[in-house]
Amino acid sequence: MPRITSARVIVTCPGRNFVTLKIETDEGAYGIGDATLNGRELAVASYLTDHVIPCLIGRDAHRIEDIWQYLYKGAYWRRGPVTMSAIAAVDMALWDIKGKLAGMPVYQLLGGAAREGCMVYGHANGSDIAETIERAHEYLEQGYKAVRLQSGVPGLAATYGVSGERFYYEPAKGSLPDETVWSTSKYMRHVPQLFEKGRNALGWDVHLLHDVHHRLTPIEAGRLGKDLEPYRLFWLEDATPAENQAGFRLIRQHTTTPLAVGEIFNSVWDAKQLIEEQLIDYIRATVVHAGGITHLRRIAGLADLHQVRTGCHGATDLSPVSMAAALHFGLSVPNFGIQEYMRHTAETDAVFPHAYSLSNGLMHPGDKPGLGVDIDEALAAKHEYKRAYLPVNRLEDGTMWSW
Ligand code: CS2
Ligand code: MG
Repeated sequence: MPRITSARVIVTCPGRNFVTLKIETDEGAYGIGDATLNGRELAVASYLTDHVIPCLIGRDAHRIEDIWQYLYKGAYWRRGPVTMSAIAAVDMALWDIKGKLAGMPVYQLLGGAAREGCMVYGHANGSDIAETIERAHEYLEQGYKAVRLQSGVPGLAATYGVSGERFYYEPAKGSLPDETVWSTSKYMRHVPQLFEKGRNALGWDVHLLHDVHHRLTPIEAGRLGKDLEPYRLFWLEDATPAENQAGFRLIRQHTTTPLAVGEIFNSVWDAKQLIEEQLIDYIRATVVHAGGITHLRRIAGLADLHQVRTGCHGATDLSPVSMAAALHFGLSVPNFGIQEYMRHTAETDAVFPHAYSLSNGLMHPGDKPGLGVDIDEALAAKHEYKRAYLPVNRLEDGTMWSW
């Protein structure tokens, strides 16, 4: 059996920070896992280096579930984004090793392909509605079947999801958090116009999505969902902060617009009520922040019992290692819904060569043994870590709000 002989954390910043765990075995096979937690990267790097790695040495790399349970139960202090991102990185790396030793892509170890490819959605964003729709057309020309629309809001200097870049979006900047100002009323008046014009320009054959990014109260989310019903969104995401899972009952009472939530969840417990009461339609939990492939399969299994589908997070701050693992998971899981795909820059892709590919709006992880992604350590070493924070958000009167 393959014994773990060493493991190390590689922190690199090819335009943005990524944290990668590399686990080596005495059979020559090594595996890698993403451990990136945007804005808190070094906390996970330390959790792995100072607390987890010493416990891994000498263990049987094939015992993925046992190691997962050891790291989850053995920490005593359970759950949370730092802990679960660290466990996720170990989990991804061990699946990578298992696939390499078996000579099979990980999706084959997960039960094989349940579809030809994973439908993905791109991010069309613009300073105004016209520019956003222009971007969306570019995604349609590239064969995407689903596009997220986010536009600037008149009267607000900045808002979530709108960047100066055409295809990339990097919100983490600066050595201290930027501060943005938010107005729910300005936003609520604007979004229905975005989707009315979006539908008229883009037609009905494309799936349209929108991310509220945790900024409404439940009743406001119910109102927005109702206002958007004529435009048949694929989903309305993070409509309200989800610590209070019961709050989604209020949204459900007022609208049939499908709801997606969970990119900041880190375990099944964050979503249990939402799923069991069918308060959502898509669960956004992802491989890197929700405990890896092993735990994400548990979440998807519970979701499948309640007709909830997957819609995993896939922003640029999740590395290509996460993207690869998410595609192996997405290709094999029965209740796949959609996969977010915010493309990485060429600089990032050079550090993380990968086998996954996009064709006609569907992505496939490729058939290389393991996860089919690697890290070029020499190149990674050239990009030094640079502290960066996600913005913070305040109401116009200065009240702290969700960003
Ligand atoms: C967003 C993310 O992709 C999304 O749906 O919510 O871009 C999110 O803002 C970032 O991942 C935060 O690091
Ligand atoms: Mg989101």
